[in-house]
Amino acid sequence: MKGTFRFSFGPWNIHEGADPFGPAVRRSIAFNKKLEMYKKLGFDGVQFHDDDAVPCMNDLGQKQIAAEAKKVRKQLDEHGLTAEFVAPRLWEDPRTIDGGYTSNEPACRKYALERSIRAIDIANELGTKNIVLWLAREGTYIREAKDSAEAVKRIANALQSMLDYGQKIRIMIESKPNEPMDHTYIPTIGHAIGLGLLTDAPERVGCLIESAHAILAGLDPSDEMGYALAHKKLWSVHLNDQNGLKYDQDKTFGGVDLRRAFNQVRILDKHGYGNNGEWVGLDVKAMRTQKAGVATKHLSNSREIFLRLLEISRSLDDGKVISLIKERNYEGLEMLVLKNLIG
Ligand code: XLS
Ligand code: MG
Repeated sequence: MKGTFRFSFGPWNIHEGADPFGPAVRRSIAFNKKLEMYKKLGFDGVQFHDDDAVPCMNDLGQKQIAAEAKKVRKQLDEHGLTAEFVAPRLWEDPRTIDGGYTSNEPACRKYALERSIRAIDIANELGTKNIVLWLAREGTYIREAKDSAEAVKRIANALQSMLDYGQKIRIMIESKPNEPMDHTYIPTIGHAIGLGLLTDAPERVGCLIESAHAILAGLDPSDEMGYALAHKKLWSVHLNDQNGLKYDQDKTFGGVDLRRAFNQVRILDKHGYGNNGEWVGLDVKAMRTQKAGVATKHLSNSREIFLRLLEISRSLDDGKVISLIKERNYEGLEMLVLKNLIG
């Protein structure tokens, strides 16, 4: 079964180039201007943090938030774009210093849940049933700070409250093993899928796999995808690349390891990814060195690499692959793949 591929990214992927060591180096681009760029770059889907859609939402009431989100829906419609998901941003507010759902302070946990519920309202207005949870600060800097069993139950309870509130939504957990935390509670996709089982609606809990996050966990992203596909839980991806175990780099897809990228494309295509409406999200960052006019190339290049690798995967001689596997001639198989990648 072949996949069907359409592409999405979030407005944060067109950015000013600030990093922890230096300020912005490019001018900000207004949200509506960014929307104008999507189609030109070959993208049809927009991923949102809740406050990408409704900035300053903490200062607004429920009705105002919904009204603001409705305006964004109109903008999307005008540009012929679709909202893929909404993700509550639970890592910037002072109340999330010690985590969101796992904070040791009850008032802060309450804030995290309320904010997540508002993100569901925004998703309803934008016309998507998908909520992504990147559990950024749900972990610890030192193990003694939290009880890990209690923390996992707290995350599951938050999920349950969200599922109860939004009867039509489904939640995609985006696992990541570290950064900003030393260790997180949901480091891999196995953890994410297991978490869903602690709710009474596991059929509405799936996952989003980010290549770099799997690599940071010491895993191969295509195998992580295979695991989620086997569970029918791969509902979105954040493709990018990562050069070793360091900070999350969000490099252009295939920019570090073309073969690793090839295997991600191949597993998605072999299992009909996208045939149920799943998007190919590209969570990539432009290098700080890029001048304004070419600071969107990381997006179009990542998409182009995906499509080129798709062609290569589909053009591999299946008969040859099968017979090499049958003969257990994996040296031969490796050479076949490498030759095709070299072209
Ligand atoms: C961070 C993530 C984040 C999510 C959405 O590493 O990529 O942007 O994808 O909350
Ligand atoms: Mg991501």
